[in-house]
Amino acid sequence: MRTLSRRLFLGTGVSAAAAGLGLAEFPAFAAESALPARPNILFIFSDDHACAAIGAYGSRINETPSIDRIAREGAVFLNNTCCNSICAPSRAAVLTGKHSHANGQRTNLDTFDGSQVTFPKLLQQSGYQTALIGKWHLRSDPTGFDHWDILTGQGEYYNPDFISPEGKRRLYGYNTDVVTDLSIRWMQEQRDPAKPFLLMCQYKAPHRTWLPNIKHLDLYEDIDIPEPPNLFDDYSGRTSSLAKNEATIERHMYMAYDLQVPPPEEGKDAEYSRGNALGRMSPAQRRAWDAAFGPRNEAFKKAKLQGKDLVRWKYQRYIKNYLRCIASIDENVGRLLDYLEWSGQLDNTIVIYASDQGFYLGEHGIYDKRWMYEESLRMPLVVRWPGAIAAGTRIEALTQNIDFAPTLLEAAGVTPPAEMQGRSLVPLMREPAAPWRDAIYYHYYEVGEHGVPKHDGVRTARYKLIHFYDADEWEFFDLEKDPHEMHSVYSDPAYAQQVADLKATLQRLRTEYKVPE
Ligand code: SGN
Ligand code: CA
Repeated sequence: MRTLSRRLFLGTGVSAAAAGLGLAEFPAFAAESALPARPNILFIFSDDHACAAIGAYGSRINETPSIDRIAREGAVFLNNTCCNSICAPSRAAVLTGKHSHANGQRTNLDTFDGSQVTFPKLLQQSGYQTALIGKWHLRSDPTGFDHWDILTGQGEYYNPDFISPEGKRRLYGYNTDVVTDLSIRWMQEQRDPAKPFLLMCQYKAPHRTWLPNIKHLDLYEDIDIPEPPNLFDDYSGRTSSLAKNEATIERHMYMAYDLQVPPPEEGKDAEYSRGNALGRMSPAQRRAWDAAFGPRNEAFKKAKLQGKDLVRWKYQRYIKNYLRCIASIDENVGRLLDYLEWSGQLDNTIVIYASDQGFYLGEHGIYDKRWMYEESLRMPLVVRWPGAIAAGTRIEALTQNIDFAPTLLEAAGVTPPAEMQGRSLVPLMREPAAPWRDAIYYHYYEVGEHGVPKHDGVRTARYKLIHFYDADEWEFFDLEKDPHEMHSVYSDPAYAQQVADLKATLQRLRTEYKVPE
């Protein structure tokens, strides 16, 4: 492997990257260290993959050997978070290194301003060959990529449509396989060997509505997946907000659309199912699908389940399909690693696996994301980078998606611009105990689907403060004593000091990040 001796910034809470300064400008703090020179970067990004469904994060419900390999041979970021738990805003934060108010992408309904500075653009300008394949979801055309080939909108699981500068086309196959095929083909046939590459390979899965690949339809069928302890959360002990959510497994999943039990019921189910993704299947795909679900659905109808038994059944149908979608992801992460290994590039490529936000797998009785509670705030991040990250590194620091851009720039030897609000993770990769931020800032802005009010807040290693500001309601959690966030202690006098401290932290971060009042 080629190596380049670089001045690496160690031993201080503010990285050179965060300060927006060249590494060499901190000689007093710099340690001579070697980082692999201009590595390739393979950024694998899925949609809605919860940490609870990844082996490296201690999953109780599935196995992900390929994602775990990245973690085992590299680092797992145990407390990585997103700054706004929804697709397009998270993707914009990754690209720009900025919070939503600063990059303009507050909701899925905004159109990404592609004229702004992004890390792919800076890598491209610095001599990287850049490509983006798969889910994009930012409405405007991608900028900063030599090659892009993106799914339309949310993307379809079967026989998906892609748009590239050459136009639109439909490709036969299962989405996760097709996106991987295109990615491997690009690495194999379209590379400029004189340049290092950045490839962003971005899956639709495991996003709603959870349609697994045919070959995985029997996976988990004969077992019960463990339920989360708070599947039947009654929402007491918190403000009125969570109780008003419209993402419950009990009341907000549609039998046909979400759970694959036709025919669609009158109302939303029928309306949603009209554009049903099953209609895109080939005859053979559809036959295999019906052969798997037909008998299961007959048995379900005969059982005439009610009440909690029905919720339990819906949870099993939902989680199994979700995990089957992840089985395809893991298998394809394995193919990507295998390709890199086979072509002799594995050890000069940074391989990242992450997802745009977390997701509820029945915790609090819900699915979807958006809330600042742990399951959707947390975002998986594992990174393999031999020569820079020791195998088996575990990082507890409070990291965030705004940190990705400065990290990848520093890794490529490019100084991150001062306007980026995130910090390079490179110091943590080298030394997990390196001084780091004490709190992260979060802000969710979208109003609409799934009944989640706007809120912002802060999380420290132990505590979390959430402000549902339109109703001026607050929640405060002691995550050490109440890891499932079942009981807000905002009004408990025993926590008065901690609440006041976090309110001050919230104000400090709002000022630091220049959040408009
Ligand atoms: C779709 C989903 C929602 C989901 C949003 C946002 N409905 O609208 O359940 O919350 O996307 O997801 S669906 O019927 O179209 O599946 S995001 O990941 O793109 O932000
Ligand atoms: Ca998402």
